[in-house]
Amino acid sequence: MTDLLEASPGEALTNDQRAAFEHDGFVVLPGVLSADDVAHYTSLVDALYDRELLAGRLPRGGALHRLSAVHTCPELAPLIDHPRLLGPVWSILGWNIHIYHSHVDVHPTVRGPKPPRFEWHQDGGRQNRELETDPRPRLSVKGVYWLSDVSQPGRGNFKVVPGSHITNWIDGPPRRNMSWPDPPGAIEVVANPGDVVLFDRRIWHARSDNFSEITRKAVFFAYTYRWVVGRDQVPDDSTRYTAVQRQLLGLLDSTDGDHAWGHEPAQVPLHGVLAEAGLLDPAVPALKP
Ligand SMILES: O=C(O)CCC(=O)C(=O)O
Repeated sequence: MTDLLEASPGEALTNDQRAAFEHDGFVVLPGVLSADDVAHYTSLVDALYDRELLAGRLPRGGALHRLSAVHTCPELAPLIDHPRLLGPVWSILGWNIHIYHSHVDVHPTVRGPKPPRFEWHQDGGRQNRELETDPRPRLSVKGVYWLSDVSQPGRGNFKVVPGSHITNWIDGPPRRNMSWPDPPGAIEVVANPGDVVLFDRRIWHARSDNFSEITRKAVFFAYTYRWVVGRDQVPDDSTRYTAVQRQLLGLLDSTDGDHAWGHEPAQVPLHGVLAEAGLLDPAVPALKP
């Protein structure tokens, strides 16, 4: 774990950010990426789009929603432990985390009518059927890196109902493929290129259609506990990633259940980074050996 020394834990959410996150179910982290970073990651996403087009996996002008972001495009790896996102994430979930789900999205302008589809949901699939509490537990958070400008509504913005993360159920249609109004209180979250929107998986949310002339581009990473099974494909070449990245990508050498349950914190890179920086939360101690 020599590369731990190079890892930066970032900073926890401030008290105000944390209060907003707990109250609204999401928070906008402004200016996480510089303009140069945005240009760099946009070029990677554009190249992926072109590759998919060339391979015939996408119609010209079609929308891309590609799962397993780093498996698909390893050059996106610095985004997963970017200190400006990692700090807020560990301040909510702690150190025993990984990325269980991620995607790269490109949504060109929607031209003409689209068949109706009710897209509102909470993340986690059957977590929303099989967990019995009200509200259900948070379990995961997701960060969206915005590469395109969604500083105005109508550009394929992320839609949420603020505060709905503590509501297990919203009114919806009997089938998804029918017209149904947005839930009361729904808003389109606005963000500039380089901003990250961090949200609680339980918030009721949906993608909106992009009726603007700006192609919508974003990369999503969902963080959860390592004892929740990953949905992403694990990248092939573990040698190109740092220790913390390997943890987040499910590439640690020892991936047995005990390890994922957190019985061996000394072997979990983010634990080491936080311990070194004096940032471990004493309220959530290690398991007894
Ligand atoms: O693309 C969006 O704005 C929404 C994405 C979404 O529904 C999700 O990440 O679960």
